[in-house]
Amino acid sequence: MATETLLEEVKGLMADLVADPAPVKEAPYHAAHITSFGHACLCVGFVCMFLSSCYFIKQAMSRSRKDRTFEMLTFFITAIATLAYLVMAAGHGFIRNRTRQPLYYARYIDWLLTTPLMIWDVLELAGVGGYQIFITVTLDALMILSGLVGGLLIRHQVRWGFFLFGMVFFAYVVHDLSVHMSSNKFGSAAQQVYCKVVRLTIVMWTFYPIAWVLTEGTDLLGANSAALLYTILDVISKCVFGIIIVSNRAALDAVYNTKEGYDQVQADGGKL
Ligand code: RET
Repeated sequence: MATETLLEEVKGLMADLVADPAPVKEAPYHAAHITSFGHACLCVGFVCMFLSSCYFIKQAMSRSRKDRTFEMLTFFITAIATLAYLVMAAGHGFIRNRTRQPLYYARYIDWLLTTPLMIWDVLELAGVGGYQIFITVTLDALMILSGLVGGLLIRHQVRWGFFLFGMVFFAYVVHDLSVHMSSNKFGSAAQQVYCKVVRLTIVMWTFYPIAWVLTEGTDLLGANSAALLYTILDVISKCVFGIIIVSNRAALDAVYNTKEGYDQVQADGGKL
């Protein structure tokens, strides 16, 4: 009798297993995505980056091939951002991480590629050597990667560890940019532009970790506010930054001419 009951129970269990599996419960998340307002912000970001790119490439083409380093660098910066904004405005380039906002990894890919170019662009104005540029650019890349990993680990407190590492790298970048403010290698016009751009960069870049804390960090702001905030920051940091550099022809000419002078001296020296 006991064996029969046992058999019945096993049969019942087998039948349960074959029947429909229990529905997998979706982990709850605050369904969140940008609305038409957030979408409009991303579209505005795309238009600003696109128009700035057109201006920068036009300026680059108006110069001789060897004298367009700044114009081309500045063009690449906004051209990459144009693509990133297009991807985001088209509704891609994000993952859901169960917070009030999607995590736009497209933003981080953009920053990872463009902030090193921005640092290169600006340090070139002060005549900083290749090795120092490489160090500052690498610290900058580590800063962005820390923010991305922290954003991905949103449900874990260790994200604040990554944020702190990001802040340390940021402090080094700020330090490396500010030490060259007194450098007058290419004359006062270039120095003035350098100081102006570095001040703008330091002030604007300081808002990014604040925005990160309010969005990815603590989830205080929603998806639309994040889109608005980052669009304003990106447009000022990239477009205004680029316009200041590219429109200061006198400063750029001083850099190009001084470099040509060095090349000439080296070439003459080689002949002797
Ligand atoms: C993160 C979080 C980790 C700590 C710090 C950050 C700083 C990011 C910065 C981004 C700058 C982006 C720019 C984009 C232009 O389009 C990664 C947010 C310090 C400074 C200039």
